[in-house]
Amino acid sequence: MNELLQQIEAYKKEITDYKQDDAHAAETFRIKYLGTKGLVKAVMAEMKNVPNENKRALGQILNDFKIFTENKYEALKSNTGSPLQTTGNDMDLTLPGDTLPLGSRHPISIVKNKIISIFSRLGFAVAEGPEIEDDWHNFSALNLPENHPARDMQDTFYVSQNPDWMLRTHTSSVQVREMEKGNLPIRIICPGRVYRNETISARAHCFFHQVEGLYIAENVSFADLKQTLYFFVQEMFGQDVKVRFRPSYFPFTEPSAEMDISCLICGGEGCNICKHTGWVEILGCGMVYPNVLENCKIDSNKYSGFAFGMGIERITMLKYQIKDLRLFSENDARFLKQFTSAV
Ligand code: 2NL
Repeated sequence: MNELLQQIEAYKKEITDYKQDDAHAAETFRIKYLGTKGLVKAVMAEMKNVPNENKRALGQILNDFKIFTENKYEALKSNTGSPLQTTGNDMDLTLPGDTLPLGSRHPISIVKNKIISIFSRLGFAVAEGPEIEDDWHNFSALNLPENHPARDMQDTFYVSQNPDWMLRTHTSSVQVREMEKGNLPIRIICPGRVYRNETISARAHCFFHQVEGLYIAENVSFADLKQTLYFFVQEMFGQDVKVRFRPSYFPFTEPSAEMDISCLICGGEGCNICKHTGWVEILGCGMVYPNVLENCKIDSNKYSGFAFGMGIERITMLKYQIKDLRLFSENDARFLKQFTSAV
């Protein structure tokens, strides 16, 4: 009895897997399973060897098996002649598919895209360039003197094959390339990965992401710079955010400034994040130094412009209150999953 049941199960599997290889498949199937010398008849014949008390239960099973086989035959028959349908029509193709596990954008990408979208509303286009740069585009054109510490072997990753090549230390190099093209006015932002030879800690890494911006036209003033960056932080952090500019120094801008925003955590009251000052620094900026314009063959008597640079990691840490820079590059799913709905 058990043997017979196992046999029926094996046949059922065989029937389910039966493939429609050619136009005669249905007929071949009928002869093999449903014909007078077919398997269904042979199994039915076993009935006589089964003890009386089991006959009723087995009768039901055999009947189901017969209907199962006939259904397959009907399915094969209705498919015959249609080479596109390779299996029986027992598969419901209208059922929804298996859901695929969805990933999420990296927080750096989320914030980068947000920055791009804010500046695009002010007419800034995105420009990109190589991550391996030459001395001219990364340093010389930007007025960085020969003895500037950034040029030191200790601070910059040089390419051993050629002392003129290095991993870019900022995306200003992309802006130099755009200025050299000579299509004025220029209104661009340059997002991208940059490299510095730093000891890795919660606050520093050997690579990070930057967005630099550049606007060059006739009569661009420091007032344009302030209003542009004020608009940016209001869109990024909310309408209530306050800004302040502190004088600073960069070799490629004059005057130069650092921009702070009122602390998002304590609203200016003073807390750990703002080191009890009520302000946090978010970017550096200034008016493009005339020498830099001339280096890129732009007439500094006719044109002026402003530039700024910010670290995307820094903005992201402030926006999402992330305390350790290393989280961005560790690929820990527990960290990344928290940004699933942030788009
Ligand atoms: C910072 C400061 C800054 C610039 C970047 C720039 C680019 C060109 C010409 C002049 Cl092509 N300036 N970029 C200017 C001022 C500051 O970045 O702290 N970045 C993270």
